[in-house]
This record gives sequence, structure tokens and C-alpha cells, in this order.
Amino acid sequence: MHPKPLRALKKALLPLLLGGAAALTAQAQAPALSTFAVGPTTVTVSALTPNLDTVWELLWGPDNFLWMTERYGRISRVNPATGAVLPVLTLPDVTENNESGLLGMVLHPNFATSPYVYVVYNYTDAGVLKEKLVRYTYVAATNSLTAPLVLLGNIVATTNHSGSRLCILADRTLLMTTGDALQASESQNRASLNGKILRLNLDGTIPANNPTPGSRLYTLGHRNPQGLLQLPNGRIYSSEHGPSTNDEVNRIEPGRNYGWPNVEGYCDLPNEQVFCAANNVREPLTAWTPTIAPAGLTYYDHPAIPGWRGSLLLTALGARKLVQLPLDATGNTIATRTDFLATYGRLRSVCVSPQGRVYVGTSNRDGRGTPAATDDRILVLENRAFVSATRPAALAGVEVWPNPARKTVQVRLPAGPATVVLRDALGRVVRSLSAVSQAVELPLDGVLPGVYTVQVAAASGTATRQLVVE
Ligand SMILES: [Ca+2]
Ligand SMILES: [Ca+2]
Repeated sequence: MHPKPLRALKKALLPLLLGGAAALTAQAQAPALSTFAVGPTTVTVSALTPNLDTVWELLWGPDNFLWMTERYGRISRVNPATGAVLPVLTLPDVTENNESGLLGMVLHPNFATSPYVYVVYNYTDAGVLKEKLVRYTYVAATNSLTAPLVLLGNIVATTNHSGSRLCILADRTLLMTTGDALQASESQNRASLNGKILRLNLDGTIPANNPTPGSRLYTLGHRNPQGLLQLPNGRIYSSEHGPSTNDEVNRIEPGRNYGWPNVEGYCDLPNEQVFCAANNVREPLTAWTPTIAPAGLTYYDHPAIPGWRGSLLLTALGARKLVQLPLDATGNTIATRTDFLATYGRLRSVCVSPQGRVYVGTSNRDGRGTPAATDDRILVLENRAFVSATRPAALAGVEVWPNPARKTVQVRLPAGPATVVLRDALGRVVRSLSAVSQAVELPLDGVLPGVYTVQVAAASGTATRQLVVE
């Protein structure tokens, strides 16, 4: 190439290159909408994606994208760096009416080899509104969902009190919350699927070790639970809408009765105490009167925002806020409730990324809000000082063997004290330990076969290795 055309080419490319650099900078630091303090930490709020409609579910996927449901029926992947929405599928048979529509979603924990997406939604069957749990298969090559398989259908529904949040437990069974469909007595009817938390195998069959053999029921006596999660230590929590009093956060224990409609909130009235004593009722850990309309529930335990570590984070629709609920060591006590994020309207979905950012989906277009021009939105909550200060050096010499592994795995650490964390394909912590010597053995008992990452953090840097557990 002659010098002159080369110069011309450079001249033509320069604005593009500069423009690209500016765009990258803008992505890295979206404009701050507001900040708030969590102890000494400043948390910055920015908008990742505008112009959505009722963000019902948000979760962090093994592809390092956010996965989202919008209640009218669309499933999308959202690029967390740019906010770009990549629609995957708009379900053809969702009925959105009042509180009903496309609700919760989970991905199979071993998505690399079992690319299943589980969704729960309302549909219309011969003119009657119902609810079903459907498994789709994700095809990465075409960014699409195919082969829908109904795992549980024909559930009684109305336009209100449909639940439904999904959660896959560490033992790879699936929990699904259902609402009472405005038929309160059904919550105590063991023959009904309404007002329950159900437990299924991932193929829809009934686990052999459910509380009652042959029954899908895991717990009963719920009104309308819309938050559900399991902590790394195995404990399970749920949020639940009360009537005009007594919204609840509950610790979920197999076979327990959560009281509705005979008990609202605590077992504190004389007739409630009689019912509670006779029916193995589990009282809530905390209850709200007046109500706040609690929805999404997640767990924060990342060093990015130290003041939130060990806490449940709960979104509230009616009260329009995010609530921090610190758990004590027993997991049975919530001593304080601290409110954040009060200026963005109705908040419904929430998840945490492996980097310690919190993503919150608004619900201002659900018929009960006052949407701003750019609603609904995904908001990002992050400690920007932590993010910029902790881009650590790569730690050389970390070795993981055997790989694939079965009962234990050895991790070689070239640089003294370190923390070693094993995460599953969804980024969830499966094992975590502190190592003082230059090698450590990580037990794998109870760890199911699949693809995992071993993350090592030492003073001199970090390293990540993939591990296959057989
Ligand atoms: Ca209850
Ligand atoms: Ca009560």
C-alpha cells in the first residue's frame, strides 16, 4: 500500500476508533442516577436498560448475561456491559391479565450440558385462565428456545394471586410457589396445588423424598409467595404477600404449614395459637403491617458492599423500595429492616452478579404504577470504588487436579494465604474455604456432577480455573 492511501485510511478510521473508545468508556461508567450509603460504602445507582415492560424475573446466567422475563411474555438475554436486549422468545400463549402473565424463570444448574430454561406462566384453556410450568431447551447457535415440554399444567388460576417464583435447589429438585388464586381455603387443602410451595424433579416427576410420598407438596398454607431462594448453606427463604396486614418473609422447611388463611403473620391471636399448635405452623421471621407488597428476594454476601453481607435483599412493589434483612448465624432471626432505593417506583425483580453488583427490575407498567418515560428499567447498584480498586493481577501457577475430579480436588496455591471458592455454572457458591498453606484439598462430597469454576483470591492476585466434577 502506498503511503498516501494509508494516511487516508488512518484519517478515515481515526474518528471511528475514538468513537469506539468513547462508547466503551460510556459503557463502563453509565451516568449515576443517584447514590446512597451502606455504612461507609457509597453505592451508585444507574440504569442499564430502559423501555421494558414489567420486569418479572432477573437472574445471572452462566453465559454472564442477565436473563429476564417481562410479564407480557418475552424472555430475553441482556448484555450487562451495554444493556442491549437480545430477545430469545416471546411465548405465544401467555395470558397477561392483572397480576397474571409470564412470571418466574430458572436455568438448569448444569446449563452447558443441560441447556434447559424453566418458566411458569398463565395461559387460557377453553376460556379458563390457568397456570403451568414449562421447560424449554435453549439453542445457543440461534439464541432461541425450542421444544417446550409442560412439566406441570392445569393449575387453577385467576387474574390475582398466581405466585410464582421458581428455585432449583442444590439437590437439583425444583421448588415452585403457587398463589391461592383468591380461594383462600385451598391453601390448607392438601389435594390442591394452590397456596403451596411444590417440589418436583427437573423432569417434572415427584421426588421420592418429598414430605408426603407421592405428593408434590413441600409446604402449605401460603397466600401468594413471589420471592424464593436457597442460600449456599442450604437454607431456603420466601417472601409472601399478606392481605391488608402481615406481609411475610419465611424460612421454608419441608412439611411445615405457613398458616394462611387461619393464621396471618405471627401466631399471636388466641384462635391462631390453637391452630398453630395443632398444625405444625412455622411463623414468619418478620412481618409487615401496614403491608409493603414484597416480591423478589435475593441473598447478598459479596465483599463489594460489606454492609450488606449476609443479608436478604427484598424488593417491594407497593412500598416502592429495596429492603435489607440481615440474617443472624442461625438463619432464624431478622433483627433489623433497612430501606433503600425509594425513588424508582415499584420494584419487582432482583439478582446479584458474581462481581457483587445488584440488578433490580422495576414494575411501573404493571397497571398499578406511575411509569416514567423510560420505564420499565433494569437498575444497577454497585460500589464503583470496589470495582475499580479490585481489578486484580492474574495469579500464575494455580493448578487444580485431578480434573475431572470425583471425591476431592487439590488446589495448588503459589502465593500463600488465599480464599478458594467453588462456583456452579450459575455463579452460585458451592464451597468456600480459607487456605494458609500452598496447597489445599477441597472436598466434593455432595457436589453434583457438572461444570464448575474454582476461583482463587490471594493478596497478589486472582485466578479462575474450570473444573469438571464427575
Ligand atoms: Ca404465614
Ligand atoms: Ca397473627
